[in-house]
Amino acid sequence: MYNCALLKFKDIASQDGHLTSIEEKIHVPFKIKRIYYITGVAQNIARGFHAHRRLQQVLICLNGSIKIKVKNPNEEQIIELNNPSVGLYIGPLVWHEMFDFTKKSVLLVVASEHYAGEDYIRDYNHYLTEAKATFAEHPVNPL
Ligand code: T46
Repeated sequence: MYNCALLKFKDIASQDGHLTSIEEKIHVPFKIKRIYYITGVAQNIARGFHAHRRLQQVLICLNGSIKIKVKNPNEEQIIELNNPSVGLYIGPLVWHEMFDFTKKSVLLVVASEHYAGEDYIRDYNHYLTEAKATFAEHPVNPL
């Protein structure tokens, strides 16, 4: 799907537990400028409901499970994240919504840019207009 991909990280497992390492430009396709994490989301709460103009991110569910709906004007998919060695890459102009957070779930996000409010498109109709104009100008290049 356009600007979306599941990334598999190495799970270094031993009898002492699991370790996963993420290095910029190696395991994620960008330089990492920011990380943030989302915790304590009640099961009936949905978050997101926006797209970004420039930001690239990888979403990793460190505990529990979380569903992510990713959309563009032509496609829509729901992905469940439930494995700390799997990340969902989301690039520019992908509308995304996170929902069905299980109790004690933890969503870690690795991001390519510092926080910038103006990078968000939070109105779905504005998103459709911007995404359709971009897709018309630059033919879609799915990952
Ligand atoms: C995204 C999804 C996956 C900051 O001040 N700094 C930050 O780095 C971030 C990410 C957010 N904020 C502030 C902005 C809002 O006042 O935290 C508040 C909650 O942010 P928001 O409503 O955008 O949260 P989500 O869960 O809807 O979206 C977040 C990210 O903002 C977004 O980039 O792609 O997670």
